Amino acid sequence: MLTIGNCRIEAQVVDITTLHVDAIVNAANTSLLGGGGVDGAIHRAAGPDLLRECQTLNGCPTGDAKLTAGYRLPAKHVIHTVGPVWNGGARDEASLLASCYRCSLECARAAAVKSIAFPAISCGVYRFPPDEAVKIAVQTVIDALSADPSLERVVFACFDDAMLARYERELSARASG
Ligand code: AR6
Repeated sequence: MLTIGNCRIEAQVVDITTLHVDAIVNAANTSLLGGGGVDGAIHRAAGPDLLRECQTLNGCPTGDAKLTAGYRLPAKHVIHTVGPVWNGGARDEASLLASCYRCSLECARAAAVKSIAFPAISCGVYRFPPDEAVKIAVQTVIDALSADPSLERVVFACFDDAMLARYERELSARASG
């Protein structure tokens, strides 16, 4: 756990679809029409109205984010972002991933979101090396918080203990540094 201004940042092993937060972030693809992984889990839990709204959005470029309602989810909103596919690191993957976190937080601010949960964007099917992805996630969120004092809680939702350990390491390095 780390506190920056008014905001508590924490990591948990949890299914992101169960979280009672204002917004959860979806690791989507450019079509925004669903898929596997966390995307599939979010669409299953939200129900078919989520897909109907996504069909009106005309997709989303890599590194950007778009907001929908949460429908049957406990979260009020879903922020759909599209992470980069890892291709060795020379195709702007790191800056595109950072852009996902920044754009998601901009969407959150526009919707007056006070609590938000992120999955480990690009760390599944898109194969981004998780140690580097987690560093980018934590640093980008911390940097963005100084511009957004209204956010009160950020949760990094992890699928397993190995991913949790990465976030804990990054958060505690910044708490002590
Ligand atoms: N709660 C939290 N984390 C989860 C959950 C869950 N319910 N389910 C999976 N994860 P991925 P990507 C973790 O593959 O790499 C989809 O088909 C998972 O263990 O979901 O950005 C989209 O449509 C991993 O750590 O997303 C795209 O086509 C992390 O979430 C593509 O996959 C992200 O894994 C996006 O790939």
